[in-house]
Amino acid sequence: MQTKWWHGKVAYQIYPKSFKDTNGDGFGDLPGIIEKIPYLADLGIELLWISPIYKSPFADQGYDIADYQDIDPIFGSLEDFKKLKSEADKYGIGIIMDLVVNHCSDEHEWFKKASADPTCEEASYFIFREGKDGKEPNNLRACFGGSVWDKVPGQDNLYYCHFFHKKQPDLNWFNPKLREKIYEMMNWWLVDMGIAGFRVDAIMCIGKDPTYPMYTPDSVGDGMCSCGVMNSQNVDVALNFLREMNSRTFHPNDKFSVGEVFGISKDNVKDFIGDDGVFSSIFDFSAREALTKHYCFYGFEKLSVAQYRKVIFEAQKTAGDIGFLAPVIENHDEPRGVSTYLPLMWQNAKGAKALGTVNLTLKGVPFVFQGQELGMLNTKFDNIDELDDCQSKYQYQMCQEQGLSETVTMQVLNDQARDHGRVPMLWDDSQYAGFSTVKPWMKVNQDYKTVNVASEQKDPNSVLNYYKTLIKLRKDPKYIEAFTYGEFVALEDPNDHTIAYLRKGKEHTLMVVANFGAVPVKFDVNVNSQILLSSDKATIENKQVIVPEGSSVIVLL
Ligand code: TEU
Ligand code: CA
Repeated sequence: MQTKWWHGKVAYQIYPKSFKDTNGDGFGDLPGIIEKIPYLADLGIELLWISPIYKSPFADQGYDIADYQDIDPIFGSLEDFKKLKSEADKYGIGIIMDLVVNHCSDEHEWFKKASADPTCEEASYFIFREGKDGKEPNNLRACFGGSVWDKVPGQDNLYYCHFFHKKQPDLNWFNPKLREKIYEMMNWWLVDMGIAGFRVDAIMCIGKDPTYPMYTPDSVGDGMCSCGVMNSQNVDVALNFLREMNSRTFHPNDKFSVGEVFGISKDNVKDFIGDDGVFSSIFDFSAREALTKHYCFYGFEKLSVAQYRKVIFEAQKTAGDIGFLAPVIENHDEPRGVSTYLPLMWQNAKGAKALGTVNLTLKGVPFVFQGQELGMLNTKFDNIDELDDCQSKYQYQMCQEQGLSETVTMQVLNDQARDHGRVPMLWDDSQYAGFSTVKPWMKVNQDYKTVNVASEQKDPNSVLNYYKTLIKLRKDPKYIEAFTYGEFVALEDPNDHTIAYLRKGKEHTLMVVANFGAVPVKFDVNVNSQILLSSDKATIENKQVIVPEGSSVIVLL
C-alpha cells in the first residue's frame, strides 16, 4: 500500500446548522465553527468534514444545492469561509467539504433554465424522459418516498428524475459537458480555495441505466421498486465516471476523498480504496447495512454485540491491506451509535468510552461525529412536530399507513430518525446548552445538564477527556505506525459481548478489548505487557489482562 499524507489522521464531522450559533438566529454558522476550531484542535482533530454549507433552499437540509460556489447566508459568506480555512490552517486542520453531485436543487440556475426551455443546453444536465401511457417513465421509488419521476414544471408529459426529494433533481452523468462543469467546480474548491478534500455524497446513485426499464416490484406493495436496485446493478457505470473524476480532480492534486458508498460487493473494494481506487477511503457502513437488511424499516431490529462485531470484523478483513476504510459509529443520517449498537446497560458514559475505543483503533481513517466525544445519546422526541427531517416525515407517514399506533410510530422514530444527529451540540449547561441565545431550530437533547463540553472538560473521568487521551495515544509517535498500518487480527470473543483484536505493527503489537458484557473478561498477555489506556480500571495479573464489564483497554503486548 502506498503511503499517503492523510494516513494516521483522525477526522471529525460537523453538522453546521447545529454546531454553534453566534448571531442569535437559532442556526449554527461559520463564525461558530471558527470560534470552536481551538476546541477541535485540542481534541486532536486533523481533518474536518463540514456537511453542506452551500446556498440552498434546505428541502433536504443543504443536500439540495442551489449554488455550488457560494455559502448560504444562514451560515455566513465566502469571506467567512476563507477565515475558517485560515483559522483551521493555523492548527493544521484540513477542511473537507461535502460534494453533492448526484443531484442539485430545483432552485439551481441550471434547473430553472432547463424547465423554462427543455431544449436548452442546461436541460441536458438533467434526466428528462417522456411519460409512458400517461404514467411515469418507469416504476422506481425515491429514497424519500413516491416515484423518482415528477413532471417538469409547465410540461404535460415530460418528467425529470430525482432519487431523493422532488426538490433534488438528479444530474445527468452521461453528459460529458456536465461532468466537466463538476470537475471545474471541484478544482475551484480543491486548488483555488485550498481545501483538503471532499466527502462524496450518495455517489452510488450515479450508476444508472439510461434506458430506465421497468423493475420487478418489491415487497412494499405499491408496485414500485427501490431506486437503490438500479444502482446496485450498475456499480461499473458509477466506477467509470468516478475513475474519470479522480483522474481530473483528487489524484493530480493529491487530495483526500471519502465516499458515501453503500451496497458494493467485496470484489469491488479494491476499485474504491485500492492503490488505484477512485477514492482515498469509503465509510464503513457495515453495521448500518446489517441493520437495514429489510426495506421495512419499522420492522427494525437491533444488532447484538456479537452481530456488530461480526460485521465490522468482516469489513476489516475485506479491506485488509487493500486500503483504508473510514470507521464511523454515527453521522447526521443516523441515530447515536451508543443508543443503537450497545446493550441497554451500557448506553451511558462507560459504554460511550468503550465504543469510542473501537471506533478509533480499527484500521482506517476514523470519523467522530459532533457530540459523539461527549457520549451523546438519542434525543427523546415527543411528537412528530419535534422532528424536521424529510425522511423522518416520510417514515412517520409509512408507519401510520401500516396502522401502527402513535406510540409505536414515535418509538420507531426515536430509535432511528436521522434527526438524532441534527440536534444542537451541547457546549454548557445553560439554557439551550450554550449553542444559541435563542430557542434553537431543533430540540436540545435532554441530557445537556451533565453531557456538555464545559462540564466534561472539568471532569477527569468524562467521555470527552477519555476521547482526548485516546486520540493522543493514537497519534503518539511510538504507536502511530501500529495504529495506522498494523495488521488487524481478530481475537475470539469469550462471552458473546466482547470486541477484541490485535493491531500488529512493525515494532509494536497492540491489543484492544472492549467488553460490553455483564462480567469482567480476561485475555492472555505477555510477561512484560503494559496497559496503555484503560477506560475503567483494567489490570494485568498473572499474564492476563482483566477488563471490567462495560469498559475497554489498549495493551502493548
Ligand atoms: O445520504 C444518502 C443516503 O443513502 C441516505 O438515503 C441514507 O442512506 C439514509 O439517510 C439513511 O437513513 C446522503 C446524505 O448523507 C443525506 O443526508 C442526504 O439526505 C442524501 O444523501 C441526499 O443528498
Ligand atoms: Ca446563526
